[in-house]
Amino acid sequence: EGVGAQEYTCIKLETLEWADRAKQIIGDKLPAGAKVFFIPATLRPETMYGQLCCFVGTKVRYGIFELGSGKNEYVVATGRAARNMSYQNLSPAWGVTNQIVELLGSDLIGTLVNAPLSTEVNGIRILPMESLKDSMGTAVVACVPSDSPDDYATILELQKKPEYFGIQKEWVDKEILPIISTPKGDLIAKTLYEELGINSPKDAKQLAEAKEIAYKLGFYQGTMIYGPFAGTSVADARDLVGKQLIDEGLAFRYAE
Ligand code: A2H
Repeated sequence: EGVGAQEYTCIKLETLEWADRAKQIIGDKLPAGAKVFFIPATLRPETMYGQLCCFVGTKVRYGIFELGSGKNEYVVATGRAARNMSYQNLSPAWGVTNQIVELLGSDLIGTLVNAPLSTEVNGIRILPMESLKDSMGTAVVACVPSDSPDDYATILELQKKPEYFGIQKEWVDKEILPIISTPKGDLIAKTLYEELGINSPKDAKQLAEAKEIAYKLGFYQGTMIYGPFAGTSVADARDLVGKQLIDEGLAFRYAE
């Protein structure tokens, strides 16, 4: 990693209800019947059953860009990601992006989206993640607190002081669903968070270590315990779930 290209799976989370600020900014700029998707970039599509919410960075600039599917579809992403996508046959024409509006992550907080495979069948909320990087992927992250220590740390922080982040308590007050069994239990992120004495998303060094251990134990030694691929190794389930999502039009590949 680091040198070569990283291939992500972008999951299509369709917007069901915009946050007020976003709704005002968008106004009537989208064509009638347009569908807009938040497109978190992930290396772990097999964890999508456990999506509890979806993260953006509050200070990150996003655009709503036309997707080249010919189906009146749009995506929320950074300009950087949209440009990369335009060279991967994902935009209306090669090297061309069509931006409808620009928004800040803070304008998007509270937006309700449908998350494919998630047990949260009534939708999940767009919520803030301070440690999110604007220069990676689409700058949108699917929050899976069972298996990602970074996601777990941010969810705990949001649960502790929702009013500070300007979000509603019920958006984050949810059970964390175990989906993968590892040699260190079924909620690897929580276990490592506690073992490494992590206190907040600001403990970057320990979180980086937790992320590495979680990846080794979860990805290479984990077994699915939830969903249609229960009993399958995580490495196999990653490909199976990724393919299933793409075949159903619920995801696409994106490299950078
Ligand atoms: B992964 P790599 Cl369950 N800023 O998806 C911060 N993190 C980002 C990001 C950004 N702009 N864009 C993507 N990511 C996260 C699931 C997951 C992920 C699990 C466990 C581990 C894990 C659910 N979140 O990644 O630097 C996304 O989170 C740990 C490797 O390209 C994406 O996959 O290696 C991962 O980082 C990509 O990280």
